[in-house]
Amino acid sequence: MAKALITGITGQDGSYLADHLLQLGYEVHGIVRRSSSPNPWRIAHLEDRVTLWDGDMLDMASLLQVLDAVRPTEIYNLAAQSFVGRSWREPVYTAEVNGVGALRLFEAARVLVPQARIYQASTSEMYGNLPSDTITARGPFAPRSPYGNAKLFAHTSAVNMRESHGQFVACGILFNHESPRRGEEFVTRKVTRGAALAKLGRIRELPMGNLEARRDWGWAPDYVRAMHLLLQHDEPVDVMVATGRSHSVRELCEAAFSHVGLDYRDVVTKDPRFFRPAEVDALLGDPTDAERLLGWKPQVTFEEMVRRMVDADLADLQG
Ligand code: NAP
Ligand code: F7E
Repeated sequence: MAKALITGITGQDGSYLADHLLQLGYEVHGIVRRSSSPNPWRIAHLEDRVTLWDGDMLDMASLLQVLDAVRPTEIYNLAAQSFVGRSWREPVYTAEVNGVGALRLFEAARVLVPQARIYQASTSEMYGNLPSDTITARGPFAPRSPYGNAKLFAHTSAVNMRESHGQFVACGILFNHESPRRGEEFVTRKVTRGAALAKLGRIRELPMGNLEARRDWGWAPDYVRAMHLLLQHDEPVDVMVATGRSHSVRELCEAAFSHVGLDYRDVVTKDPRFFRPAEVDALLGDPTDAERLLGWKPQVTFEEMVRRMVDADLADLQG
């Protein structure tokens, strides 16, 4: 039986990936770091179906112990300090977890399970402000945040492991993807929850940052399918995963608030606290290779994604 180990299983993608792999018949294991009050809400429904192990991307011995005990055939490295905004406040920590942490995992796997196939969660943030018609899965890269820098280190480390040691390490360069399981500090969830709160009369104002930033937003459950497909490919390759359409944060606000019959301009305000020291103004991906190499296509549109997220937030707040 195929055996998967997921780092970051308590996160948005980790939880959907666990759902997906279980459905495909995998034995699923996950690494969970210790915190004073565990917060397993995204995987509570999987309690009896996955095996959880203590471990931390900062701690080599814990990674070695888990790999030795589980002996996975596939490893999905999703653990990260994933909030770009926070990476300016904690750049060294972000580099340790997202950058060196990934290398720690690759090294531990090289020693203990060299045949395991590894998925590395790379990101469109590695492109920074490069024009969309110049970017490919091989670069160029020009990250503008400590988060993007750390992820680029992990990405190039993955390529090195492949080229130097023949390890099967494949990188999915994923553009933004969202869901009701998205953390509330990210812009989509902040806006959909804000729209639901405003509809219920619980807030009158939603302070926001740069409304003109544009992103290529997709549906997270679609994107975890691509992660799995990437590890089934004959050779380890790096592939962009995106919808090929972008929208502004303003359009996101418009869509979410109009879904509950409100005008975002009555609620959304600009607040300097939510602007970034260096913005990535626009990101737009090219899903051609994901379709050509993996047979992957996104199934949920931006409009549908926003509707589903607002409805989920409304149901949650009323429940
Ligand atoms: P997320 O919801 O923030 O989940 C991050 C996961 O990493 C959580 O399970 C978290 O555990 C875990 N983690 C954080 N620090 C850790 C450490 N030191 N040791 C072990 N685990 C640690 O992120 P996501 O949206 O699911 O994203 C998954 C991955 O894809 C991340 O690597 C992210 O950078 C990357 N990515 C995301 C997107 C996107 O749009 N979502 C796009 C491209 C790439 P706790 O529950 O304990 O915090
Ligand atoms: O910001 C702008 C903000 O925090 C999106 C992570 O999953 O995707 C994510 O990173 C845009 C930025 O995501 C607010 O300035 C405006 O331009 O939702 P976000 P992100 O930074 O794109 C990439 C691909 C990852 O890899 C990351 O892990 O929205 N924006 N006003 C705002 N953003 C936030 N958070 N809050 C605001 O009030």
